[in-house]
Formats: sequence, C-alpha cells, structure tokens
Amino acid sequence: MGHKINDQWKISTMCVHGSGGYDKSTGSVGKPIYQTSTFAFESARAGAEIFLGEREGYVYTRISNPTQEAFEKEMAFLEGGEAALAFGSGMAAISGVIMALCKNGDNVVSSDTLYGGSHQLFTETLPRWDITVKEVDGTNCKNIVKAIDEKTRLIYIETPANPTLTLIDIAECAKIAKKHGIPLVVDNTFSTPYFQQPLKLGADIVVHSATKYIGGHGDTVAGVVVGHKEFIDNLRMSILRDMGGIISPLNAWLLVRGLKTLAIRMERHQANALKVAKYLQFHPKVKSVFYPGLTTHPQHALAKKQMSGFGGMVSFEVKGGRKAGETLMNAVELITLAVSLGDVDSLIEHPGSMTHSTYAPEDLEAVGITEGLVRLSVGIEDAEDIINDLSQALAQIN
Ligand code: LCS
Repeated sequence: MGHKINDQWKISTMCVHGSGGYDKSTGSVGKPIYQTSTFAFESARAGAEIFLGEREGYVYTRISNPTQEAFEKEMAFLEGGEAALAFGSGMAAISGVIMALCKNGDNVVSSDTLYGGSHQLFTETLPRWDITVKEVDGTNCKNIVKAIDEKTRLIYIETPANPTLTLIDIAECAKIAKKHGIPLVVDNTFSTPYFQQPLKLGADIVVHSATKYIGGHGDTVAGVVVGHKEFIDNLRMSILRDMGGIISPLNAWLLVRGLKTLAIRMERHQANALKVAKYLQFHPKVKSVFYPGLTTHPQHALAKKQMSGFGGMVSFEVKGGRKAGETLMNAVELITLAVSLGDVDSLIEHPGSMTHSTYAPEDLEAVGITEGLVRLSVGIEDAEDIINDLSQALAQIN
C-alpha cells in the first residue's frame, strides 16, 4: 500500500515520506491541516485522564496538535533525534531552550558570531533575568573551556555562523560539554539536517530557524528544537505551554510541505552557491569571499569533516566598503534586497547595518562583520542568471 516508514531510507527519501504516510481516518495522502484550537473528549473521565497524563489524546493546540506533530516527527527523524518541538519562530525556540535550562544567576557559554537577534537576546534581554551569556571566539575551543564555570548550564554554538560562515568544531565542543556535564546546543539553520547532523557528532540539542531552508519558500516564520525525549517533553509542558510561543497548524503544514523538497532544494542551493562563490572570488571589485566549500576558506578541512555539503550562503567583501556595497545592493535586478535567507529566491543584504546592527560597532569588526561585507542567500534560480545579475551590479561600483 506504500508509505510504510523504513529507517534504512536515505535522507532524500525521508524528506519526501518521513512524516508518517497518509491520514488513516480519510486516506488523504496530503497531510491534513488540523485547523482547530481545541479537541473534544470522549467523556468527562477520558478528559480528566488525558489531563492526568494517564491516557494519550489531544487537548488544546497550545500543547499539541496533529499537524504540529507531523512536522516535529519529521524533524526528529531527519536530525536523528528522539523528539522535536515546534515553536512560532527561531527566536522562540532558542529563548525557550535557554529558559528551560537556566535560572537567574546561571550563565551560558556561546560562540561570538551569531545571528544578530540571538546576540541581542544573549546580551540585552537574558541579562534582565540575570542570565548572562559569555560570547567567545569558538573557532578555538580552548576559549570555550576557559569560559566555563560552575554556573554554566549549556554551551551554545552557531555553525556555519551567520553571516561570516565561520565554523565551529561540533565534535570538539561535544567532548567539552560532556566533560563538564552540560548540554551542547547547536543552531543548525544554515546547514539543515541535509548537510549537517549535529546530534550524530555528539551535540545534545539542535535548534533551527525553520523560517529559512526548512520552509524554503519565504512564506512562514517558525522554529524547532530537536533533542532527547525527556528534555523535549519538559520543554513542551513548561516553556511552550506556559510562555505560549506555539506554531500555528497552517505554518506547521507549510513546513511539512517544504521538507518534501528539502533535499533537492539544498542540492541546487549548494551547486549555485559554489558557482557564485567561484565567480566572485576572481572578480576585481571583490576583496574576499566566504564560503565553506571554497578551498580558500580557512576552515575548509573542518567543513569537509563535519558537513556533507556546504550550503547556499555566500558572504563577500566588496572593495570600497559600505558605499560600494550599497551601490551593489541597489543595483541588483533579479536578486531581492531583503533580510532572511534560505528561500528559493536569491536574497542580498548588508549584515552590519541590517541583521547584525544589534552588535556594537567595535564588536562587529571583532567578529569579522566589516563595513563592506555583503551577505547573499543564493536561491535556486539558474546560476547563470544570478551571476549575470551580480556582474551588472558589480559593474556599477566606481
Ligand atoms: N538562527 C539563525 C542562524 C538565524 O539566521 C535566525 C534568523 C534565527 C536563528 C532566528 O529565527 P527567526 O526567529 O527569525 O525564525 N535570521 C535572520 C536573518 O539572517 N535575516 O532575517 C532573520
């Protein structure tokens, strides 16, 4: 009859079939959207038993919903984790994990090149609850070891980092975390499980902005956490239930649909990104290009060790700094000048003044986000069209 899940399937097959087959009650092959806030109980006793945890069943969409679960099941499977929990955004997922693991007086040790929103959460918002985050250069794991103290509750890394494509050694960090008896949390947004599976390298928890490659079409904001069942169950019944940062059934459905094409999209993003990176590398108006798939990337060997592919994000520094970057971004015609990333459409932005403007100017320089750095999320259009657009836009820089 088909749709019987087999754990020997390769990841591209799992992307298409992983969320558990057709709907048993109707035979619907497409996943139904359970667009409901609440669920009827069979009897008063059944309702009470579900509340007591003595019987399985749905209660209310802020706690669980079959469409959310379809997405969670598939993400757990693709990341190789026991369970997953969807959130209304990547930031809700990240803040949820930290709130679940820390209380006031505790601290987190984190890598220092992060999505600007994560940096703002770590340096501005969490300190209001007396949770401090020590951001260190994680490219040298010794810095992480040095920063850990008796109040450190987790290690947090983003690799490849937004927007510099700097890598952190996941297996090394996992060893450090294990030695100190604390979990390693990895933001896997840039790679997706298609190219990198941190749990298999020893990490304990994976977080995503599912807004990006997981959804893939620029039509959804969402987040997800993958980890051990016990942790995920606690996260659901504390932070998600009590803080309420849930995903809507419609958005969960869009992610299930997006995942079906994850493999084929990631292959195309990567193939295009490599062509674009190689083109930019030899362009006279470009100072430097950051892409883990280039042999000139300082951590290319680490990329080959921990990733099965290099993704679709390319950052580059134009000669002439911010002004030259602005000329380029104003001149593109096919590529869209917008934040976010991982969409099928190519997107370009200036991290220093946009996604990473939450960093103090001196910190921007310290983590490699220079004035002339431009970030390109390479889409799945024809690579030649993307390159032609960059070519005409770069020609407009004096
Ligand atoms: N983690 C990474 C690596 C991200 O790039 C983002 C968002 C988040 C977490 C937060 O996820 P969200 O709440 O937006 O779903 N990155 C963005 C960016 O570079 N441009 O716009 C958003």
